[in-house]
Amino acid sequence: NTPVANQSTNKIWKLMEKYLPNTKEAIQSSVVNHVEYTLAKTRFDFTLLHCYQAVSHSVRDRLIEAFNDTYQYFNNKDVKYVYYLSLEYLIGRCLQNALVNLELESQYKEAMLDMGYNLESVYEQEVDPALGNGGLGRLAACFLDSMATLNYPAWGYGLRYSYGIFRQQIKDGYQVEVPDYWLDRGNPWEIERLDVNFQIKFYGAVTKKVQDGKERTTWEGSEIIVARAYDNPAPGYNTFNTINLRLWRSLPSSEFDFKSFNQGDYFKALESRQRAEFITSVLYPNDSTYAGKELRLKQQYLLVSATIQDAIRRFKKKRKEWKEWPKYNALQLNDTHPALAIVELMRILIDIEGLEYEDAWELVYNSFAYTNHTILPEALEKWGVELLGNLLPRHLEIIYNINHIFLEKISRKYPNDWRKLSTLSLVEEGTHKTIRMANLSIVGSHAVNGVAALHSQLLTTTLFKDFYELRPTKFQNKTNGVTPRRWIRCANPGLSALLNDVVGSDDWVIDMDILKNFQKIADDPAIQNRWMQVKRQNKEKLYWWVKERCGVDLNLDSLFDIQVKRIHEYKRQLMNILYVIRRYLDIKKTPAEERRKLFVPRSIMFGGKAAPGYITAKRIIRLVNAVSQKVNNDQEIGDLLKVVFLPNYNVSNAQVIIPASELSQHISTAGLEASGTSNMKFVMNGCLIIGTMDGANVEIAEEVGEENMFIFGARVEQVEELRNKMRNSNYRDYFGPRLTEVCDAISNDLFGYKYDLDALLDTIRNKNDYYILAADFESYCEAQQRVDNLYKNKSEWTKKSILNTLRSGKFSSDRTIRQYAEEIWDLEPCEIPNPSKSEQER
Ligand code: CR6
Repeated sequence: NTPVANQSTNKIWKLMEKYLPNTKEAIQSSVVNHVEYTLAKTRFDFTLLHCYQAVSHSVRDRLIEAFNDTYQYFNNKDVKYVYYLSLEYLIGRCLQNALVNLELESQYKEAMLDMGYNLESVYEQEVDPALGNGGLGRLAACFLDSMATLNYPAWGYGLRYSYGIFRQQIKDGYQVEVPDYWLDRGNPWEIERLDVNFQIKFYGAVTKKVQDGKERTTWEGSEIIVARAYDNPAPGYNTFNTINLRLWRSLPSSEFDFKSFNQGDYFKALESRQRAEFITSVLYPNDSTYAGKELRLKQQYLLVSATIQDAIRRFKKKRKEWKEWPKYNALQLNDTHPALAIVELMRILIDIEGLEYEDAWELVYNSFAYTNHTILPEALEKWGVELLGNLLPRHLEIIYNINHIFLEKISRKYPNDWRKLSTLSLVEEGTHKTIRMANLSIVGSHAVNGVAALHSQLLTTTLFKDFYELRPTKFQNKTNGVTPRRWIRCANPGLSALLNDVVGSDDWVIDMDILKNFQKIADDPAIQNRWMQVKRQNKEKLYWWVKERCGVDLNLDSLFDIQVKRIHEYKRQLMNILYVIRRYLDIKKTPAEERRKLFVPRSIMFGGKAAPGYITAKRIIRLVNAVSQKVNNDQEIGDLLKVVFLPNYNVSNAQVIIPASELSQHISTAGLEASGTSNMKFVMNGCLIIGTMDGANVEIAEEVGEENMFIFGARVEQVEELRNKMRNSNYRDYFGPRLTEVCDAISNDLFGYKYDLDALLDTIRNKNDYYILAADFESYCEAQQRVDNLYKNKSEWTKKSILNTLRSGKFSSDRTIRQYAEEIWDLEPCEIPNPSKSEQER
């Protein structure tokens, strides 16, 4: 007997009415239930890993309640959504973050301790999902946290790669890449949506026919695959709102290669199915460089097409009119990687929904916005016309159309200005014709933003100058930010407790600006002492981390000096390590009895991955390890100087490294680091920055005061002049005696690996010093001297450290997201009633 639909749903609804209780007993029984019924484990074959899995499932149950209620509520209120499109998300470990945001950490801690488990070691069992390269991917994850916390109706969309960024091992001082199959122990956090699948087409042909006097275009793809949704709840802090990060996985479609199948070629048919799964198999491991591979374009289109189809389905459920699209939808492009979304929405509106071109364009233009993350030319995406036209023939046609109409406008405005036409065009002519994805993104968006004030200004005066002149109001700045939930509250419990005491509540976790009101504590000796104790405990944690992984014994009284970020010439890790050699040589030259008076003991740490094909970056790692070997084993030096390469820098390691750092290096060539975001995390954790006036450093200096940082080096305006000067001289002239001595030591084989290291030095010799390392070296050494001087005065150092934290409020991603919502998305918060705050039932 089939039950009457209404009765059955009423009954189900009644049964679902109650939220899970969060008493110690309830938590314990939910964990134990998962041990037995989800994992099918007994007490005889139960390990710490199973404990992590059971706890995670129990927390996930609670997340799901919030998650389902949130979208139900949004749906009832018929809100506008923002769709955040990104090829990368570096979300990091989920368990602690979920417990902290659900405000259940202490309850779980107690419940688990009572069962004989330490929650901290349970956290350590989780793999770190690393579906991104660096700052851009981590930014997307911080944004999700802020969007949830600020109650914005939002969706994150991305790809569920089976292999994240490679795991970095160091063998004989060289980087070795190991595949990161992060799903091998399952993923308790994701919800596989067996019923959310979209068809994605590739290749094929475009046909035109006239219907009712109107030309109709259709595109038949010749390869059809399926994108399936995997949902990852992202809970807000101090709110019940929990939003979704929806990641797509590619799968074969049910209409797989029937031809081969019917011809009896069973294995060939299966092979084509496996090719479909391959699309979301691996993340491209390049940070700020463009790959240009067909598989990458397939990934981009898959994300774009599945997401647009999903958004349209949601919109249509409300039976709205198309002209209302921008009123209900904002789409944010995280760099140009998902820029095809502009074209995909045009295609669907015109070819499938039957809108007129101009009407479709208006909807697209008013809903899209684009964030640029770099001005480095090697990062700018340009797809070959042949490749694009073969894979997505209809999209290429639409791009040509957009360009045609756009250029017509331009030539009306600037008659006969060929230079303008050719720089603004979406098409780059030449023997190898390409489509400029940045130009497409700008033309198709109503707002374009850079990620720090200086970067946004450089966009309008250099890279996008002509676009800016065309429509200045389109260009905005949105200085990046990071979430204080993960980067202070989770990563630095000692500092969190101290801040709670200072403020008298934990309000700072959602309102970092209030820390400014407590600046007078910076001079208080009692606070300074506690501050130093917290730092000391964090240093101890890193000490053990380093001892275990690198076998080096650090001096806990030494200055912890850290540079962790992707290895790139523009970030100038090379300058840092050359200075380390300089310091080493200087110590050696100083009489033994005077060394401790002149030099502050330092532990200098490097960390970061090099793209597998980036040879110079790999040589920098080689040099760091060569120096480390020499210096750390030099008996004369002892603990006055230690050099360590921290392997496999990722989000979870950053959570240990950053809170332990005292000095943090952000020393890029002025103009080349768009923003940087780890600089913000370090400042929040009371580290002093040694850095150039680049990216967000400029704004950090404005907030915390230049006197509380170590600023050095050429300013943006001087860089080009310095390069020109170099062009007319021999490197012996522009190197200066200190740098010359360092390079000679390397060339004379002081550290071995002569071939690799000489090749590395050639990147700055022979007029090649594009990143003006030599020009900045002296001023860098001076800044380092100021660091030593200050560190000798513990109280002054600590005071500055405190001020760095208290003045870092601007760099909370909550501020950033509010600005996006108000100035680009036109989005209102929508907070769902919190059942734990009222005696609410569902
Ligand atoms: N590599 C910038 O280089 C910025 C982040 C996030 C980067 C970095 O300065 O903080 O984006 N750019 O905006 C790209 O990824 C293209 C990065 O992470």
